[in-house]
Amino acid sequence: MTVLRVVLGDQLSARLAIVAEAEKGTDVILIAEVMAEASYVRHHVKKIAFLFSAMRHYAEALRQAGHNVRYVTLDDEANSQSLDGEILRAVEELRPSRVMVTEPGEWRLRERFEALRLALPVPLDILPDTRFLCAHAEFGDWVEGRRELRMEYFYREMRRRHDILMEPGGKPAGGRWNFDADNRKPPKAGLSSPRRLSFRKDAITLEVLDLVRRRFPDGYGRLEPFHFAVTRRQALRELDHFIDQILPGFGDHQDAMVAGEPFLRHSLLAAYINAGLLYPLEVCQKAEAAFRAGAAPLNAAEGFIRQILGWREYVRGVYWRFMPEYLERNTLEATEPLPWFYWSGETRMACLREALAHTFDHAYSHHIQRLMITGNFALIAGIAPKAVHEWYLAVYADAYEWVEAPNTLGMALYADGGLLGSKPYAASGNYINKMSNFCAGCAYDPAVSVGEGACPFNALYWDFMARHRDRFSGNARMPYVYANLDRMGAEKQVALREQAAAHLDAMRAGRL
Ligand code: FAD
Ligand code: DLZ
Ligand code: SF4
Repeated sequence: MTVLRVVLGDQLSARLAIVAEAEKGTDVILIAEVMAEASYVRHHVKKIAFLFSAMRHYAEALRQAGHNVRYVTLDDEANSQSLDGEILRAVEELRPSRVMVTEPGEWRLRERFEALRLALPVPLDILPDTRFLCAHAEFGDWVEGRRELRMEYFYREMRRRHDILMEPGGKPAGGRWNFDADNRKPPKAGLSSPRRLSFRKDAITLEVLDLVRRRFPDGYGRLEPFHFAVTRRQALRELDHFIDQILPGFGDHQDAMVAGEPFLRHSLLAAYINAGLLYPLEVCQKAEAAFRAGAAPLNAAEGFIRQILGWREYVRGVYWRFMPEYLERNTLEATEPLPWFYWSGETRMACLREALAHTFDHAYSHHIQRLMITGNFALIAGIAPKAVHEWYLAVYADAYEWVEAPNTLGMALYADGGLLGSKPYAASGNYINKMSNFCAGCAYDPAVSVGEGACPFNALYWDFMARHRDRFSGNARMPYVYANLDRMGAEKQVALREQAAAHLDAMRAGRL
């Protein structure tokens, strides 16, 4: 009897049981482009094009391998435009004995599938997503009995469990678990991105680009040029290019930001790993192999592996453990609407303009721009977490709620009350000036806090600290902040708070 096997747009992996165990002659694999998924936030048009093209190429590869594939395009007149609608329609037409789906990456879809179970005339099996290296139950065991969740300890367990960068006797390679201290260098003059790959657009991709232009005329972002890898083979080329050419310099300038350089030494692999074109374990193993072969230093390999084996698995664990209430968290009671410039890019602040331009053009900006520019501004200006979350979920090609929400609500906004990070990632213009060359091209001056040309990050930073003194003054990771604030004296403090209020007024009026 036919089994209907559903593959979602971010599950394009042949090794998942849903596909690996399919009976080629009898089972049907359903893949559907639907408006419900393409519009539940205002996705970047490059993200939609990337996924649709990757989905179509994946379907083609399955057909070539002998599978029966039911592929529903967005333009198909019979398309019900939702995933549950397409499953129901396929069940009515194909009369399968059961339906199988790999667990989705977002809570809202998991709920829809649970509801669908009741509506279907046949059983619906939800299979675990085995691409992840830490199962839900394993994360649950790790959380159990801990007063504090810290990524660093989780990461060590993951290193041991998966035998990555380990020496005999359970010791970490190089004698240390973490080489981050070697990885925080400011940009040196002339720091630029090595050559990046650009993939030829075939007929499938050209058709998808045309579809996206027609169906999302008001979509956010620049559609072309379009350089994305859209097949596993291309994604593997991108991975190999990164490992050979870029990984050796990954650690050194991981936190640096340079005008006109959106990529620097970052891997650009998140969109591919998250959509299923690459497996996280193979990515870590290739980075380790480069280190073992002497082709990449340990600080680079370890720093890169920590992001995937550590942070990526950790945020997924946090998401599923604390959803659905996690999305409602707003510990700092931030209520400002998202400034329009997050969408338009129109602001006089050069650092934000730069990060927002990268976002608009490439559906990408690297971690430190997400955290210390767009995230930091939203944190210190008190923007409502839900609005910030919806923005991040929309604008990046790698964005899915399981990874985006903990990064935004937890790491960037401290909205989860310190579950994910032990201190808020708030910073003034001084930090941005140290770690980037943005300030040189700015209407504001990072050295000025009050008055003509004052950098908004300065007064907003101190205002943030003053507003939340009760919460943060006892934080052991912020020893000097309140001592410095008090040393300024009452007059300066009042001036800073008035300046912060003026910045917020300018922000609300679209003049910042
Ligand atoms: P690299 O810098 O090359 O890092 C290597 C890999 O490590 C990435 O490909 C990714 O798989 C993983 N990684 C690195 N940092 C993290 C992290 N903090 N959490 C999870 N995985 C990580 N990442 C997403 O994949 N999707 C998101 O929607 C997303 N939203 C974010 C929102 C905010 C506010 C912040 C601060 C971070 C967010 N991140 C997100 C994490 C990180 O910024 C991106 O993974 C990274 O910038 C992707 O670019 P890259 O592939 O070049 O990463
Ligand atoms: C992000 C996305 C988009 C834009 N479109 C589709 C789609 O048409 N069909 C589909 O199956 N998946 C799509 N996705 C990915 C889903 O939104 C994703 O599977 C869920 O958010 C769970 O992670
Ligand atoms: Fe950003 Fe302030 Fe520097 Fe301008 S001066 S780029 S606003 S940090």
